Amino acid sequence: MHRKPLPAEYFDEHGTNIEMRWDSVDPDAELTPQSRLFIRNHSATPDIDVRDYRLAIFGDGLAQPRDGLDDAVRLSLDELKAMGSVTIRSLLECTGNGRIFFEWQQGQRQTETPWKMGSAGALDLTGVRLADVLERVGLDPQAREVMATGLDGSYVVDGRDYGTPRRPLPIEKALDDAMLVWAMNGEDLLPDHGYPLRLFVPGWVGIASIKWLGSLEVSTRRLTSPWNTIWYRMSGGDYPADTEPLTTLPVRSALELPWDEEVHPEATSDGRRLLLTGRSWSGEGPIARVEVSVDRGTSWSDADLAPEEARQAWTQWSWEWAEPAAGRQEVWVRATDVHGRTQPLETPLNAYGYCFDAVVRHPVTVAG
Ligand SMILES: Nc1nc2c(c(=O)[nH]1)N[C@H]1C(S)=C(S)[C@@H](COP(=O)(O)O)O[C@H]1N2
Ligand SMILES: [Mo]
Repeated sequence: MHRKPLPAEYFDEHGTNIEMRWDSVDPDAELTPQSRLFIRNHSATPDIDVRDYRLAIFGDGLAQPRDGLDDAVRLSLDELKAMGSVTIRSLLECTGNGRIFFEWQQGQRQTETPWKMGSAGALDLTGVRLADVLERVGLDPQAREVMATGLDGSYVVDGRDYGTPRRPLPIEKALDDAMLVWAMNGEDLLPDHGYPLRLFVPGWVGIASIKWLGSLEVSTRRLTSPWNTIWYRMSGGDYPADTEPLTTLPVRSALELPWDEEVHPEATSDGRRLLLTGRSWSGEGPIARVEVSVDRGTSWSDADLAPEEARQAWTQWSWEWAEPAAGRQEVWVRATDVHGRTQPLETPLNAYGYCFDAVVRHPVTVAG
């Protein structure tokens, strides 16, 4: 099902989906090593031999329309690499990150993967701009959408086969900053993370970044798949029936602490101190402010943020808790991005538990 080792001190397992443990994160490292990155698999990690690998590109949105897979342009990894190479620092995050807090904080039962905050990572991603590849292949000016399809198996739920994970990307985003990625943090992709090639869509919900990319259909029509009509759009709760597919990730934060365990303040000449570290992020741009509350939201104080040049993916921060009282307490963290989007105290419910962005009430027991 998975290929990389998944030691219990680094990961919590939820079936095919594997969550990074925040208490295992190295506070000195901005990036998430691939060996520590969460895995979100609809089925199993496939075995792909790069020598046989070809990306198929077809559709009526090409300058010279191509009917289907049989008629597709086929590009090897070496051919793609020859089309250019850029590296960006960005975030990969599952739309359902934090889902379990709908249940734990808001009493709303969830049935999908019960992520805490560990389905996120910061990475250096290397690949070719999708715009450069499409320009090379030749694009029709009427092109409207690009359907990315994986090479993993069918997704089957309750006996119903939904086919291979695939999701259409609007041409504007495809031509803006989407990339075809073959390396993360300077290393080839690991099998679990899409080897040999994945799509990467900066700032967007993780499902947009299709792994083990098999084909791209470029269409002059609007395309659909269950991953933009049933899942990964808001439904249920107070949402209307006609919401658009989800795009940008919300604002979220995590503490580099174990969940609901004992923490030990340091005895200093200034009294007892507990240094809290963590990270905050947003799909829309850098974080501008992080506040911490240890009195359940009555008062907030500003955390110290990493310098601005170190806020391309997530923003690392620290805050010193002076004289923490012994006993069970909660640490609340609220981040605001450069566009003024901030974390609310509650997230309106939606059917699949997407985009939980409310302030997480992180329990700790301060040692006496
Ligand atoms: N082919 C394929 N692509 C996929 C998925 C998948 O199951 N199959 N899962 C998606 C989801 S929901 C997420 S959050 C990210 C997770 O990427 P990762 O497993 O490399 O962390 O991959 C996306 N791309
Ligand atoms: Mo996801």
